[in-house]
Amino acid sequence: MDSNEARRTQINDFKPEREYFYTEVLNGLRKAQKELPSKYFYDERGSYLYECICTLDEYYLPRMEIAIMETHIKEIIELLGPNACLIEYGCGNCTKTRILLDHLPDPAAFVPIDIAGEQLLRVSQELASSYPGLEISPVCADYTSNFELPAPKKPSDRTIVYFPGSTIGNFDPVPARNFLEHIASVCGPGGALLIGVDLKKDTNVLHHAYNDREGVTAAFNLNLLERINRELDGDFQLDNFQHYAFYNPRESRIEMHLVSLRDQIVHLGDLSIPFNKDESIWTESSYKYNLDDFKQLAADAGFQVEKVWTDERQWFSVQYLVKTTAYNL
Ligand code: AVI
Repeated sequence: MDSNEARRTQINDFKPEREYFYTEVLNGLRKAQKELPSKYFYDERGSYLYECICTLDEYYLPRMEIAIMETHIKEIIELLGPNACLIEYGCGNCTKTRILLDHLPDPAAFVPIDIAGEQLLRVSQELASSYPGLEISPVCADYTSNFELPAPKKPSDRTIVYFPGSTIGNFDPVPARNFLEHIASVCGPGGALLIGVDLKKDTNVLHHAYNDREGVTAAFNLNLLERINRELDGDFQLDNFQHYAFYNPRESRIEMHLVSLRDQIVHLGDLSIPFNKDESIWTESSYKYNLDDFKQLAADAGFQVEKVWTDERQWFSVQYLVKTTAYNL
């Protein structure tokens, strides 16, 4: 990497402090239904395990999303237009972003945002060498927190927010609306959102997607405890917890939990946290939508769904949303 590339991939660092991580973990484990925020899955190993999940047969989401993107890329690019500033929330390894960057005419800048700093730096450097003329301004942040977006040097005609992977499904309904509302303000007048949204389907398909045969999702879930042990001086015995994921049809969501296999006491530094046998830590929700529900959610947040692309079975959707006029005032 030359010095020019190094400059182009300098991270804007708003990574959550250890203290903040500690407070959120403690608050979660003190609730009657213990819980941990799913954003903390993504340390170096967690990001790697998520990449492995994305290659599993059972985990259909990325495969479907990529197929939809590739099938409709011409139409997508026509809607996004030239000279756009592309901002991606939760960019991960940017596989899908490359489909856009390979086709977008003369993008003004790319701002990838992710909580996993090492992966973000690596991916930004790779993108810098793949797209030499493109300004890349990576931001390491918990994107649900307050942080300042970098101002690209080259003026752009519009802001496009890209939010793939159905990560919107990891938000409960009210935070989902609030976050989309925030995205609408980031888009600004004339801006748009391109988003991947997983759809309701046969419960068995959903069940297997989060309970894969090889146990990769289980390892991904348990890695959160390993991370807490390492970074927050915890002593979770991983053998004493079990991955448990199921579809809750009333709430239209997959729930992921870690279930305590016995009565036990776990320590976080000097603090003791008691667990009863069969008590769980709720680590993630993954909401599944139908097209009308999502249209309503988008409308509540100030967006109008302008175009929806799906696969034949309507398992997954990629949607193009524009700000409604009332929010452009
Ligand atoms: C990142 N997110 C959309 C994934 C999902 O499907 O909710 C995270 C994941 N959890 C288990 N497998 C994948």
